[in-house]
Amino acid sequence: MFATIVLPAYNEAESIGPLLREIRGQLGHLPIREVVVVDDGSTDDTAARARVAWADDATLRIVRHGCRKGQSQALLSGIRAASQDLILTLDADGQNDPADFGKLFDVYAVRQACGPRLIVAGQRLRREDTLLRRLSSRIANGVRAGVLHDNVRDTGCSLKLFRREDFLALPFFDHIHRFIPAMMKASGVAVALVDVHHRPRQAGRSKYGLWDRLWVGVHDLIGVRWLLKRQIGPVEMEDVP
Ligand SMILES: Nc1nc2c(ncn2[C@@H]2O[C@H](COP(=O)(O)OP(=O)(O)O)[C@@H](O)[C@H]2O)c(=O)[nH]1
Ligand SMILES: [Mg+2]
Repeated sequence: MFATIVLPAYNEAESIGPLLREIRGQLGHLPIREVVVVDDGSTDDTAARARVAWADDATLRIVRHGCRKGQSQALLSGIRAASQDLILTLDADGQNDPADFGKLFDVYAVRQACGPRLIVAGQRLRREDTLLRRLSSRIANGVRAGVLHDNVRDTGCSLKLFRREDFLALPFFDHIHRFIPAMMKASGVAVALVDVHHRPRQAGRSKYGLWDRLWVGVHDLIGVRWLLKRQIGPVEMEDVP
């Protein structure tokens, strides 16, 4: 199985080029066949910078929303556009480190022996963000883990490797990107966790404030809890002769 990298990006003109160059450096030795950048209606030249950063070949595909639809919708659009069976996601701002890709593929290869339905999710070992961001994220993660019992320390880490069809089978809602391991687990997908690096943002600005992280997170949590209780889990069906 080969992977498509999906990069949701909103106003990441300064970060996308250097990140794509780093990603290119990983392609030679990993089973990655395609990169899809989803420009979520950026008002800067994110898409143009992405195009310039990549040599003129078909491995990079850039799709664009007419206006901003949010990180979750951008993720979904990119996954729909992807041509490969595996999806590798990361942030477009360069805070996730492409040097960690190999680790995710290694764990995937080992754990896959127990079944194909698997997600490998990164957990940031040391977050390189402001104190306020780290604190709000810790509270949000603590409340989420307490309510959902998903055993995930850091659901906000975008570095993840999973099967395209497993994601597309989930009920979709805005902000699902913060709940992917919990949603996958409830639908019968095994969750493997891997510690990964985190780097400071070198350029551009964070798109989320305290409000998005805490209050919106709590609001979503109520909905996700309900959704998980209504999940039926994996269904086996066979023809009766
Ligand atoms: N497509 C899309 N991506 C977004 C949006 N908001 C944030 N992102 C992307 O999601 C990633 C994480 O956002 P960021 O602002 O760095 O969040 P932080 O790292 O938690 O401060 C980055 O790649 C952003 O470009 C959005 O509205 N649409
Ligand atoms: Mg970031």
